[in-house]
Amino acid sequence: MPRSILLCILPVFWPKMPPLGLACLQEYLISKDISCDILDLNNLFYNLADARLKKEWLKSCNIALEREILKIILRIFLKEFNLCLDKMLGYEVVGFSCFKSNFDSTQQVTRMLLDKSKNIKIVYGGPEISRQYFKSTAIGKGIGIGREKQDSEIATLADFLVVGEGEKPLYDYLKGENKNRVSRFNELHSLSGLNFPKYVGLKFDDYPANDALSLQFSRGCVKRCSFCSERLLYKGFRTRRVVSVIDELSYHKKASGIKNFIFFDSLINGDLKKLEDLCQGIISAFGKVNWEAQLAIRSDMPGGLLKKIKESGCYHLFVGLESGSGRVLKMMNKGYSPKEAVQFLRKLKSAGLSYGVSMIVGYPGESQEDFMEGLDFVLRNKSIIPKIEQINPYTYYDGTSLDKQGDYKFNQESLEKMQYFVQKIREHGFKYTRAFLGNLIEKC
Ligand code: B12
Ligand code: SF4
Repeated sequence: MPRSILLCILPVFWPKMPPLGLACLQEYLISKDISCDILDLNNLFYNLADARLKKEWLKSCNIALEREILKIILRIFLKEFNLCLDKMLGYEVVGFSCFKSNFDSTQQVTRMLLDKSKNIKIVYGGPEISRQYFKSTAIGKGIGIGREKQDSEIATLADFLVVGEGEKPLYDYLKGENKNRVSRFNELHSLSGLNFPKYVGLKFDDYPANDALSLQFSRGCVKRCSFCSERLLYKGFRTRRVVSVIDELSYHKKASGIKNFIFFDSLINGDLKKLEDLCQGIISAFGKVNWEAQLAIRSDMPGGLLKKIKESGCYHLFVGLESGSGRVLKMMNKGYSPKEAVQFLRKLKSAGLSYGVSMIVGYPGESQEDFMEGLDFVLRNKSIIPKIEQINPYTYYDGTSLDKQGDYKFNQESLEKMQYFVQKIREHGFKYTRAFLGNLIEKC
């Protein structure tokens, strides 16, 4: 078994909190008596950057920066970068957390490592590896066996590629039990045996949001919205044990003075009974804690549970409404009608919860009438839509069954619809999150 593994995340990535995915993997390996360190190069170089670069760093989908970031680092922070490279070379296995936004830089750094060492083993995991897998299988090839240049290049760079959840395949690989070069969705059957991440070797004070902690109650999703790539990341929906989440809150409140807890689940209400237990657990242990999460619209969600969510300290919920047109909601496979959405939002309001909704315009098959109906829905229901959290034109994701040609890049009309929608919500005095208007539009 290799003696040492270093898990890394390269820029550009969201730098405000320590990397949850790597902390989960680290904890799992430690529980199996494998020592594992984390090197967060994203946070390290973000902290070194000047105000102008920091501002660019925080823009979503900043393709221009994603392409240039390594050159910038090598130009301005060569000494610090070389120290990082030396550190990586001191390990037998280096694992990289791959996102679309850091995939270029990850591959470039891998080449540098392989130039310097013939023995080092490279492992790639993270959502971008899943995306690459779906992208290549969609055209009849799988990662690592495809003949397409990019796929085969990924396979030559990495000794082992993990599609989906990382804990089990990484452990199996380190034990020498994974004979295939690519692991596909080799998930833990249950999350109940997992220890909570302790972020060994990382300092919360190095992160801008140092009073907040990200955590997960569940993995996967119970819904199947047709546009969504997030549901493809995991095969099964599973929750952690409530007692473990309570221990996690308790530990980080004490150890690092964390005040706010942000659930990074795809949806916090995948299992209503477990969510009720979680809220009750928080109430019993602490009275309340500050927490926020993403919530799906479900007509079977009792008002009593929403009140309990509020009582346990939830300060904000991000609700994926996506459209107010019945026809579009059906095409999206959202599983509720506009009428049910209204009933749900009313219940949220009467429970005294703070929340905002996200919207997609220009969905494939959306007619002008559907679009106007959706907009009218939002304007009519202003009293139960306290905030528009996010508006984006439809964006295609690899692995979904939808047509790539529907993407905003091919449809000027959906960009115009978005502008019109934004103009209307401004005119009608809606609150909105400026940074999330059109944040999926790639900035070149
Ligand atoms: C919370 C969240 C955010 C937050 C915080 C970001 C953050 N720090 O993670 C905010 C709101 C800021 C955000 C922003 C964006 N996000 Co976001 N976000 C998420 C979300 C919901 C949770 C991320 C998370 O921590 N998950 C929990 C951890 C445990 O999972 P994980 O990191 O994936 O790690 C596991 C595996 O991937 C694997 N793994 C990971 N690394 C490695 C490494 C090795 C070596 C191995 C073996 C395995 C492995 O093992 C881990 C444990 O099982 C995910 C979707 C999801 N459900 O995961 C999207 C997701 C990460 N976001 C995504 C996107 C596209 C964005 C934005 C571009 C979109 C936007 N709205 O503007 C921006 C980009 C910001 C930036 N500059 O980086 C995509 C990324 C797709 C891709 N191919 O890169 C995802 C996957 C959603 C999707 N569409 O599928 N996001
Ligand atoms: S509820 Fe959210 S994560 Fe689940 S499939 Fe729908 S959009 Fe995706």
